[in-house]
Amino acid sequence: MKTEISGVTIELRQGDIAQQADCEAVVNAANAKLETGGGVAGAIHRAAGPGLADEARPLGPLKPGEAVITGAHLLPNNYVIHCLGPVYGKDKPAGPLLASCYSRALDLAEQEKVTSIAFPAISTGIFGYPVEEAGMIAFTTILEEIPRLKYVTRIVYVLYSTEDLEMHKHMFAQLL
Ligand code: AR6
Repeated sequence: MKTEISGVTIELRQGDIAQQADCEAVVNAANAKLETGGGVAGAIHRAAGPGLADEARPLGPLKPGEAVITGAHLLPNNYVIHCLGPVYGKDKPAGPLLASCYSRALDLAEQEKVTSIAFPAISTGIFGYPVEEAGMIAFTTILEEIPRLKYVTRIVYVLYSTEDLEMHKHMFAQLL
């Protein structure tokens, strides 16, 4: 599913965040220490090789809502933007902390003149954020940020399962 809003294409697709070769930057649902882990972080670090953690680790520890940028090492991208989402029920207020991940990631992308960026559904796996609630926050934040983007012209939102993709397509259509 693709939609263009004020010159920015937003695409929802099913896939693996570590295999988004048509995006200049990919976002990692990181841990505070910027080390490998499960889910998105595991897939990204496995594909990028150990050089990614070596570069990222000194930039941590991250607080919830924060983001940092590194090179992409062996991934087919130029940059990885590492965001620490909130742990649902622990890091509060969860909504603004999750929104901060998306806006800070876009800030870093703009800073590096990145034109295309792929996001996973931050915090909705191991960190337990309800998927639909998190999706609404992600989409609302992205739509709010669009007017200030100068370089980013393509935003891809990558869902791991077809069920999550269908749910997000429906939610996104409601917001337009
Ligand atoms: N590509 C795209 N989406 C994925 C992939 C993948 N390869 N794998 C899982 N997802 P999670 P979090 C989906 O747990 O909740 C890590 O261990 C998954 O279905 O990766 O922010 C870190 O080290 C879910 O919807 O991120 C942290 O400790 C979403 O991506 C912690 O987990 C996010 O799941 C971060 O937890």
